[in-house]
Amino acid sequence: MKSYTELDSFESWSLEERDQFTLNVIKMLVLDGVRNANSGHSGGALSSADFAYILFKEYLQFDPDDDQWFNRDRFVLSAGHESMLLYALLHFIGWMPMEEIKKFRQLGSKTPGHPEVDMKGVEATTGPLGQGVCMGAGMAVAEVVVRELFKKHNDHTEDLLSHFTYILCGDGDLQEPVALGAAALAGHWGLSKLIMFYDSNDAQISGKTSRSDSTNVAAVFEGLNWHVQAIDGHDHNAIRDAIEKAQVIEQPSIIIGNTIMAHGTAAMEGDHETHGAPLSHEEISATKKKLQLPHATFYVPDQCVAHFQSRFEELKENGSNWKSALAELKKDDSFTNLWKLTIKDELPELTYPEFEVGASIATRKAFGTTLDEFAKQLPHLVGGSADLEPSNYTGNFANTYGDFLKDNPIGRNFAFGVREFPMAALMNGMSLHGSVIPFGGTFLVFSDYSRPALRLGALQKVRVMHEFTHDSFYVGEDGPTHQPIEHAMALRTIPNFYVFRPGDAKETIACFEKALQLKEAPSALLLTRQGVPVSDKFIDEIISGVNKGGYIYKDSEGQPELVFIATGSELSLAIATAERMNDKKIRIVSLPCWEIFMEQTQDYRDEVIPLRGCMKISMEAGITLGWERFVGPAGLTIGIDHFGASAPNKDLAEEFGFTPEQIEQKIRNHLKKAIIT
Ligand SMILES: Cc1ncc(C[n+]2csc(CCOP(=O)(O)OP(=O)(O)O)c2C)c(N)n1
Ligand SMILES: [Mg+2]
Repeated sequence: MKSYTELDSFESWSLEERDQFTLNVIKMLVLDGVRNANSGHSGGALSSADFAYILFKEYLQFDPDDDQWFNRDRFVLSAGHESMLLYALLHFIGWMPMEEIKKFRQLGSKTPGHPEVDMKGVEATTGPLGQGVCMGAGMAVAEVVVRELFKKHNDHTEDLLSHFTYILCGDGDLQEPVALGAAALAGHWGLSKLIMFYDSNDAQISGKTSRSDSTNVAAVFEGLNWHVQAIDGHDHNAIRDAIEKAQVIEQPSIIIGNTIMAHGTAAMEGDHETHGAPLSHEEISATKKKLQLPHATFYVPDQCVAHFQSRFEELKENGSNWKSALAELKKDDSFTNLWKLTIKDELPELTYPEFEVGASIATRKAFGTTLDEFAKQLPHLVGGSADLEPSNYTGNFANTYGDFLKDNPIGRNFAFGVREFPMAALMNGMSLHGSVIPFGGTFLVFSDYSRPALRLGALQKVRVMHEFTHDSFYVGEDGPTHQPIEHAMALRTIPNFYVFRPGDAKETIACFEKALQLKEAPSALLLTRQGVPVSDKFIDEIISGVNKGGYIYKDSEGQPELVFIATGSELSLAIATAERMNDKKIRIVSLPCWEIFMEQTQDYRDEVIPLRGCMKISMEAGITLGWERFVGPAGLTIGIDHFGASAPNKDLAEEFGFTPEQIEQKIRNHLKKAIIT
């Protein structure tokens, strides 16, 4: 092993010696960074370092001058706790200043513990293990979809949109079932440009992986239709061979790297205690000595950077050639229009479907009709259902555009199977790719299954549309397991997540469109199973109301005494109740989206829901907790704070007090005892 004292002759060292020395410098950067922060993860970063180094130095396609170059390979660090390894590599690329490395995990730094978004060179990493595997698969799907979409328009675009997606994952990622759900889909779809390195280091937080696992990962992935290779994860030539093979095999690939935890350290190799802690000063010193590096911290000699960047001229040239080819293609207007629509994300003015006033239409059905209409105008609107296609009304979309399959990559429908969580996490990856608008459907009650991905998507600021139908106890006969109660409110607690509960078919159009316009947040559309009457209002009026989150749907003459605030199916219930109470001045407010309403000015909100001088009554077929925000201490909240029951929905409405007669009675009783503030 070469020593730093011989650095003057670096150029004459063998390739292996230069690689080993540079890699050791990177490893020490990891150890110094974690030690300096007094927190972070060392062991796994060191066991994965050989693979990550070879990948970044020799294979990953990117433009050093443009981190956003669209055709770059995507790299997902599913083992997100190894972030210091990624930062060290980004430093070698030139995208991560040393000051930031020294501020690892500190407030305001560009080197947070688990970076998820908004960082140069970071596509996705996952704090929550397992989801990175899904996001990588999602990016790989989007890569195929967008290539096929352009190919349909112009045969010469194939090389323009063609890149690999690499994932680095650890034991924890593959122990999370969500990863296997996404892997099953990746295998089924034949995502041949997806390459995953599994750092099989037989160590995790609590000890050896073998304490909790005896899975034959190779057999599992073979069964999932992946190409499997098992290698010594510290052997650089084996890594090169495996990557090159994975690149040409027509299946997604897993490279199982048998590695040693904390590889290269003086006395801690194989020790799981290195997982999430800085190594002691003594161990770091001894390791530097062992690796023939100087005692100095954050040691990065220029020779190593130059060696790492030996491919950069070629990479820059690739980037600029690509841009010239793009400029050439942009001379074709239809290409440019498609480019603007998809990659540049310029939404056109949409035309809407029409619904018959007064007809009873379930909002889930209205969603399906709107989807069919919007899909014609947005070729990059893709998605599907977690095996609830008829219930989610995405069947027509599936028939029209076909299933996305290995042999039908032009298909825009994803038959996700009963995989809500993988579906949601995959969609986050699709959106992060920056080319498609994904949607996914299931029952609202199963949003709990996908919740971790909803939260991560909100944090990552991705535009993903979750279609949640069967949005209340009105589900009926399927019973309480299928009847959402706390779900709408639970979704509203996620920051940067928009929950829409449209009151009729026209509001469904408006909510769908608004969700498309929210480019930096996921959203959920909560839709009825049962029919609700179509409003007689003009669509423009509804759209302008929905765009403010809530609006006066029907006003009283003069100052209102009562203000009904309703969402979803309870909008028509509010109207029917008001019709029975002619002796009162009643205003009806439709509030399909709390989050957007709360973004309006205080003046607007007060104008719609007055602070004083009236009694406010909320109506939503879900828990009442949270509605105090709008009705105040003297108001009345109408909802359901217990589980539902199995019965026809009309009987349940009666049983749970959701008829106009019962609501009127509740309001009149409340008025007798309440003091209006
Ligand atoms: C969903 C989830 N559960 C738990 C954790 C906490 N956690 C972070 S790393 C880790 C152990 C992972 O082991 P492995 O992937 O083998 O990483 P290594 O120790 O090899 O670096 C755990 C439990 C997490 N980040 N995400
Ligand atoms: Mg491990």
